[in-house]
Amino acid sequence: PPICSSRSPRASPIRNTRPEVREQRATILIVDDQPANIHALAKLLKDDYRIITATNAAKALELARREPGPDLILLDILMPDQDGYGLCRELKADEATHAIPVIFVTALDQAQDEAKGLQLGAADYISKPFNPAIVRARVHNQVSLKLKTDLLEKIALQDGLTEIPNRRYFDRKLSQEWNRQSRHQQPLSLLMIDIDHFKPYNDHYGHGAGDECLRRVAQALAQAPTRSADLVARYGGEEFVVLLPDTDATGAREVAEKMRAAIHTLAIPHAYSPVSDHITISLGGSTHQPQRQRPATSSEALKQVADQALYQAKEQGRDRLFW
Ligand code: GH3
Ligand code: MG
Ligand code: MG
Ligand code: MG
Repeated sequence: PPICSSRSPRASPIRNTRPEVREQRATILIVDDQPANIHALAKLLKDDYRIITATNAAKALELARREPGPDLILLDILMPDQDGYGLCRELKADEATHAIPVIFVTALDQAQDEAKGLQLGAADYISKPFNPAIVRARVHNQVSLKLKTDLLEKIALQDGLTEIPNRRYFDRKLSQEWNRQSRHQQPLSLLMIDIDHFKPYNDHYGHGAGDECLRRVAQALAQAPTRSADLVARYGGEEFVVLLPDTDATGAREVAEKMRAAIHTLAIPHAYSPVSDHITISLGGSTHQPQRQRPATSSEALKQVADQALYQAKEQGRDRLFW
């Protein structure tokens, strides 16, 4: 599973990678203030799912936010501190947890109670006493749907050719990191990368070889950074982009040089490049340093500066970093 929120091309930006192997290992969070109720549900489901439990809303929220989060939450309504409705509202309002389906399992059996639960975004509502076979079936249906949604989201955010994150994922991450870094007054660096003389490579070696070259370059770039928060994505064509949170210009330059060296090490022959006898890349970088006198004004501006730097790297002869 190649897409990544982290630097590794093998980690996924989405919770719960590898939906195809996850079906048996899907996790269900059971939330109920009464351990006996938890026990009854757990007994019903433990052969098919990994079960985690919470007896209050605060604990439930903590478990739901932890990565990788549960694939389904079975939620009691009547609980002493915060009731299930309130917890459901919080889960649905939080970007980190809103996609986790919630099934209310409750003694409240009035139509208006069920209507309220569904209006809050619950996927389903089960009144007690329940029929075990129906509970199992409803749980199964919601988990299957969740895993399919995860898979679709993964496909939507991954580049089909190189199997690293795509531009959509990158832009989403960039705006998240931009907001986070600005709050925490931490630097944020960005690298734009473009393969040198790739058109003649395609023209002479063929489109298939071009694709294979893109795959190899993407994998080499994705493996270059060392921090888990770093992100390498395919921005389009033969352009890649790197996001380096909490990284100042000095640190980012090191990553850039490591990437340039990594592509040299690949040594993909390119007899038609005026720069080298093998494939090379040019890189442009920019850093947002909140404490500086003239920090970047937006994530767009940060990208533009890196893009202009990349243009300069090309102008000055390629196979280099310009800052
Ligand atoms: P420069 O050093 O200035 O970047 O020169 P260049 O030849 O790399 O630049 P240009 O933008 O003219 O060419 C980019 C080429 O990348 C043209 C296009 O056919 C090729 N390309 C873009 N996407 C793909 C792809 O998915 N597969 C393959 N095989 N080629 C691609
Ligand atoms: Mg209760
Ligand atoms: Mg280009
Ligand atoms: Mg190019």
